[in-house]
Amino acid sequence: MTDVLPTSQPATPRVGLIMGSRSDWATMQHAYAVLQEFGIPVEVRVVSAHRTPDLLMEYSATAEERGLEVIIAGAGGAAHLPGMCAAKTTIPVLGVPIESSILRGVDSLLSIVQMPAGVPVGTLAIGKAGAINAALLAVAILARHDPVLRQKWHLYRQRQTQQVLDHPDPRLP
Ligand code: RP5
Repeated sequence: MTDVLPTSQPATPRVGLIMGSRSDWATMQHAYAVLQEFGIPVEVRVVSAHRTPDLLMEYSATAEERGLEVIIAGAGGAAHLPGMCAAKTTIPVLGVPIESSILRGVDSLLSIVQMPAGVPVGTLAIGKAGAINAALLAVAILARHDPVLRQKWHLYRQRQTQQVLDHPDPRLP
């Protein structure tokens, strides 16, 4: 008999957090932080629609069989990542428009939001708010069939409401 203790296996990722470039991490880290806060196993990868198109196809086509339930995809400029990802998978894809330097992310937003009927991408706001809300939307989706997560999600929303009610005067801390 071996006296080696069983090693804990890393949990299978439930959410894929992908982005077109390492430079998108400054925004997408906010989505990661929310997923961490809720204890959701997440897989983080740079996958570019233009620079690594074969990787994107492979990643998206195998997402469901690898256990992913939601993909959050952030991209900027000619932001084809979320749409092309959605074209190769049937799990929900949430798109985060990165705030680009020249057009302030309006280019990213329009690239992501204008999908043809039949291939949906849930498009969030430009930048940090979009990244946070993409993660919260992923939480809400997963919570539908996860009672523990549903409880955390309800508590999160209640705490947020209470914080506003507890500080009604903006002149006071
Ligand atoms: C997009 O091009 C990426 O999503 C990124 O937002 C943008 C710029 O990429 P880098 O030139 O910073 O790598 O594909």
